[in-house]
Amino acid sequence: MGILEDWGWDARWAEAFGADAAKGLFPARLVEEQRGLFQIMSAKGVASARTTGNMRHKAEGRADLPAVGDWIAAEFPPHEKVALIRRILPRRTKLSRKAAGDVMMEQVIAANLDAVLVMTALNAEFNPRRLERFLTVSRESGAEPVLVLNKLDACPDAAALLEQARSIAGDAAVIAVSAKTGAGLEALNAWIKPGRTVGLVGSSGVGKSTLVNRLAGNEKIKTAETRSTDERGRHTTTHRQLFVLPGGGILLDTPGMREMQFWEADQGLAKTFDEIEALAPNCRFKDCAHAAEPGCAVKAAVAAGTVLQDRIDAWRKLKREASAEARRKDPAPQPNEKQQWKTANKAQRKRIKEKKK
Ligand SMILES: Nc1nc2c(ncn2[C@@H]2O[C@H](COP(=O)(O)OP(=O)(O)OP(=O)(O)O)[C@@H](O)[C@H]2O)c(=O)[nH]1
Ligand SMILES: [Mg+2]
Ligand SMILES: [Zn+2]
Repeated sequence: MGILEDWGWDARWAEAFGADAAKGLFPARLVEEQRGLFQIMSAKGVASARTTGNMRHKAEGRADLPAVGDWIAAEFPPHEKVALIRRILPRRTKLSRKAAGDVMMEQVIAANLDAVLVMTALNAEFNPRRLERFLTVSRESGAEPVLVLNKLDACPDAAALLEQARSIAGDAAVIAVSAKTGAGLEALNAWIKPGRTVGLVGSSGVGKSTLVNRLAGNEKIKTAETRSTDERGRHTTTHRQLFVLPGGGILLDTPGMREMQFWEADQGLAKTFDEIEALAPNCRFKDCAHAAEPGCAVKAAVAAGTVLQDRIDAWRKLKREASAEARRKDPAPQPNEKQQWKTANKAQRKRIKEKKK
């Protein structure tokens, strides 16, 4: 197997790359991003890369620019060591959230993930409502979600939390592990396979980088103790990076995310709350909010004890959030949003210029 295959290249990507080879371009994967500066991996090895002015000019938002995990067509301009990214091959999956702040803009956290490990720790960090949000975003991406409960070694009674996790996981597998001792990690082999890309997401301090180090068999990535008072992490990882494991398989480490606001969520919500969505057609009213309406099948299920009230409350809250975001997206971006994007774009160009010096 060549380098590109180690990083996930296959016949379908070769087909998508297609005629770009005739234009003197080469295929590469974006393996690292730090504040708009990219590292790519190609058959020639690792190189720094930047976007072309044309790509930045045409981009209507950040989502049109490369993200970690993207396959791209690139070239080295004469006498330059920094590669130029000419084209992004169509993404198979896309893990997105709404960019932080007031701007209504999509931020692609990672592209072309096959699976997303939604990670939490079996301690005060464990929060079903947060997990539902992460599961929704992961499902919306098109990748397969897996719920990973870490720090099994430090949890005297994991059974109750495992049970709770299973009750909200739907069709996602729930796996308890210890990145520290290695307990339970073999169960992840069903997803971590040669050529497959698996992303890790979750709050700071749950042990994402520790898990990557453990599976890679080294201590390449820095990790740090959580605060003993509340188990919160210290935002140790600050950028996204792909790693190839010695036994094959590609892992994406990400910084702990404080915010995971929805960009698109309809499909993700339908799958995450499938027990509610499945009952909804039986409600008397088509637009039933499963609150005080008569003839509500979901409320009847709560009364019968087959659906938890907590789940309805969570579903309603996330639904409301998703439709509020959808309303803000439509109509077209406000002039001031466009201006903010331009300013951000300019700052990035400046950073790239500085890097080139
Ligand atoms: N007891 C125990 N501690 C763990 C385990 N996994 C990670 N830790 C510890 O948890 C702390 C945080 O781990 P990190 O790997 O830095 O967490 P992270 O999710 O990468 O955090 P950010 O990079 O800030 O998002 C470190 O002190 C780890 O040693 C585990 O399975 N058991
Ligand atoms: Mg980390
Ligand atoms: Zn109803």
